Amino acid sequence: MINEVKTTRNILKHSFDDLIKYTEVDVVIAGAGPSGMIASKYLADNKVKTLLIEKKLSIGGGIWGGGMMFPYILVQKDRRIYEILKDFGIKYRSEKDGLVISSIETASKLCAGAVNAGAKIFNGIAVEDVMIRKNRICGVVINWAAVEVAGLHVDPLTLSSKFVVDATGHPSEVSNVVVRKVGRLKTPSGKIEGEKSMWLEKSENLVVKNTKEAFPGLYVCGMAANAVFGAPRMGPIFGGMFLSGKKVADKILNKM
Ligand code: 48H
Repeated sequence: MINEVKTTRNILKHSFDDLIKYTEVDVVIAGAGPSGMIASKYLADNKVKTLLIEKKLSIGGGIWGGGMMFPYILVQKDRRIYEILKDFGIKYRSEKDGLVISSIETASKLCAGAVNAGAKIFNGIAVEDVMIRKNRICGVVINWAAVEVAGLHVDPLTLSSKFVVDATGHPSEVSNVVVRKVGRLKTPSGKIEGEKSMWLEKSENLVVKNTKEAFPGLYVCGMAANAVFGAPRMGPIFGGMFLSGKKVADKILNKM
């Protein structure tokens, strides 16, 4: 007969099994927004041991909010985007200007796609620092997000990975730590170039172009790529995020 203590024991056993199993992985992706979840699926599809770390309890990042909380987002009519929508089973309505998709369906199905492919998601955990050896990022330093919120002085734990992806969106948190503590990024100034004001026509292409290695072992994708390499924002159009997530996965797969 099930009781409270048995419930507790089962939860703890599986949680600790997971934590131990994922202390060494191929790829850590910080941030479960659209670009991070898409990257996770395509890496895990290729048998890459992929851990997605999200500091909030909910996955999805900026998708849930749609455009100013209206629950739809747009993506472009592009062959590669149709393929991604198909891979995740996301339904769309075709308008003259693009494909309209539900923000709620998209957030849920991107998560389902990543998990079904075999990616692991740790939520409520923040990446607060990196591990570095021989001038290469080789892991992340993590702590409960609640510890950060409460301002408690609690030492973190560390996971090793062959590659780290900064998919933390606008604040590009991992790259910021690297600039502060480790050294020059592969940007013109060596620092974070900074996100620029809205210019959709430019930024949707730039976010894909800026998806690349920013420091040995550290890749940037999604809004973090535009923040790090200095490009405009684009509002609630997500084709660039989709293609950026796919591109970072392809780049890492090539390296592996
Ligand atoms: C763990 C962290 C940490 C941390 C943050 O912002 P996101 O949705 O990311 P993207 O880049 O995939 O998508 C961007 C898109 O949502 C967006 O904002 C657009 C298109 N904006 C255009 C505009 O004009 O405004 O998700 C990032 C995720 C979030 O869930 C954060 O909670 C999480 O990363 N996160 N997770 N450790 N240190 N920092």
